[in-house]
Amino acid sequence: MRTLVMGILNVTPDSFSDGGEHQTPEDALAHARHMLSEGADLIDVGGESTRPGSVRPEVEEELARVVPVVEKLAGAGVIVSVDTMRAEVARACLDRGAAIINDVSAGLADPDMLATVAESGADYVAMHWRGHGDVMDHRAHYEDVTAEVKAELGQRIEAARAAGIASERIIIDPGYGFAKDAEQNWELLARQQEFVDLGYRVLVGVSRKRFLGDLLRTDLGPRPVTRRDDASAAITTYSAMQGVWAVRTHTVRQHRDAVEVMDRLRAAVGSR
Ligand code: PMM
Repeated sequence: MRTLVMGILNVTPDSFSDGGEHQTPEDALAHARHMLSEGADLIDVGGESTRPGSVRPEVEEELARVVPVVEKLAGAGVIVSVDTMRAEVARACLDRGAAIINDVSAGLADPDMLATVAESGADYVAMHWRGHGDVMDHRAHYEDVTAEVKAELGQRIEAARAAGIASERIIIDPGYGFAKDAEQNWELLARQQEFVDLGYRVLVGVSRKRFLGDLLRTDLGPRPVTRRDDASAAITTYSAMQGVWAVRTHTVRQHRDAVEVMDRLRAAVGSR
């Protein structure tokens, strides 16, 4: 199956690359429509920035940001995932038709999350995570980053299954940039195939992240966030080649093109 393209819709004032751009429900919906017109397969709606150093919004604030947008999109038949660490937000969005809960903490931030998702029968993204934005940069210590991320994710998979989330509903994500420095992100990427080989669907989120800005730095400093999209798409090509389930991205068109090309190439290789 072709790798899917998940368009990012951050309804936040402070996300690292698009914070403040889609704050009203109208702006957010217009941006979602744009991403869908460019070929997004699903839309990931988030109301909390997870950037290093970020301050968490109150739950009421997060609900006010995401619920109207989720309701409209899901009501229009769009496959919606919700980027939240809070069971209360997940429940409200599932009630309004969200299909996937994308929990960057894999159940660690809210003890009620796994049971809430299990009850709903929705799909669940479990990402590798070691703490909120205020502490994660201090927790980027590993002997063997891939082995440790796999082991820690394995524990979260077990917890999700024990709570009643079926294996086929679980999607895993190595969590690029979350408690990982640039070197660790590259090391993880180099061994990304090992995550695919675990047998779960894999989601990859590298779009515009800091390690790409650092790679492309010049004397003027890191490459600005909005000029990291070609680099992000290069990783999408690589991920599609490995059979990753979906890529999470701020811009859609070049990622959709990349996954179409890789899908066609895989078919051509397979028919030889
Ligand atoms: N990255 C961000 C937010 N949510 N969710 C998943 N599953 N994987 C990620 O890598 C991920 C995520 C941070 O990026 P953003 O602030 O641009 O949304």
